Amino acid sequence: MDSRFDAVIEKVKKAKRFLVVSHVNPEGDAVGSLIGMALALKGLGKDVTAYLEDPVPDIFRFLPGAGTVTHSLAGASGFDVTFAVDCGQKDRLGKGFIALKEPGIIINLDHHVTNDRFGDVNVVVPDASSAGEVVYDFCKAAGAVITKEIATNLYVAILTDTGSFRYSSATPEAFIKAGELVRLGASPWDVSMRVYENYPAKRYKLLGLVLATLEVMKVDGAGPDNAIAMVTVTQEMFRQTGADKDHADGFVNYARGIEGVAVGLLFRETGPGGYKVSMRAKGGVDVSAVSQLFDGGGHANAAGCSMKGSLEEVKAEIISVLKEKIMEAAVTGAGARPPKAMM
Ligand SMILES: [Mn+2]
Repeated sequence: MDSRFDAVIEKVKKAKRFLVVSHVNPEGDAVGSLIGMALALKGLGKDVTAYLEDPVPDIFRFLPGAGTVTHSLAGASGFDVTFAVDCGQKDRLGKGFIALKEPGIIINLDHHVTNDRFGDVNVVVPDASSAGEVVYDFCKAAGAVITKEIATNLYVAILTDTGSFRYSSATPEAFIKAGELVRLGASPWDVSMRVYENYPAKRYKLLGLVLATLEVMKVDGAGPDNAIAMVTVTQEMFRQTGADKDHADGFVNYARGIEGVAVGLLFRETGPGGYKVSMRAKGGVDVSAVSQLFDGGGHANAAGCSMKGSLEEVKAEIISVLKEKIMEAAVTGAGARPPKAMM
């Protein structure tokens, strides 16, 4: 028996009215674990409201139950229990939830190592690839039936948070649970088509313009496999294509994905004299150490920061720091670490 959920199950048994919430700017794990949890509780005969402050991203609207997610808690009250999934800090659940008077007992199910345990009950599993895995374990422990609909949501949570089973978070456990979810009805092909091959044409028009800006820069003295690659997205490109910033998600990976490149950079113009810089490393250089110098954040292999200045100035600043880090890593021979989760 999985005793990690004993306190959770005891609360669930006594309660009727449930709220399930996840973080602002939701991605696949937030949406999938939220809906999966909500459907599981409904299956246990509970009254459930699923809430996200922000809209469900277009690519996840196909998820069974996505249409039941509400985006306002105005007038809502009297919850016995709130489940927060995939969220490390309470304020990331959004203003609407913070303003809610009666969330009931807050149960925090998550996998972020930085989770501050804001719940009344906390099950935080840093070894889990995704909150989806934690919800899966809850379902098993609570005896909730994992229907095809739940399986599809939890499969998407695991798939997206492991970068399609490519990051170091793609553990044997993640594969075993994903396999079980496929057995229960999740369709890898259907999900893959919906999530990864369902983009509007304007995204590809934008990508064409962005890839035309590609520069690859060798770092003198750092040896092979230590080049920097960079691409740029401008406001003019958004105007020209009708695409928006969300359509540029993931473009930085094209820069990282080049042979001999250690770090890929994407410079996105946010307004006059402002840029968002996204950095992706293959494992030899800790790009979060670079982003932190500019008040940004992230992980060793995926980080970002906002900067002021012209494109030339911003590039020059980032590249000079990055070159130092690449030289340090080349000297100390910091081994290649496979990318961990991006989020
Ligand atoms: Mn997650």
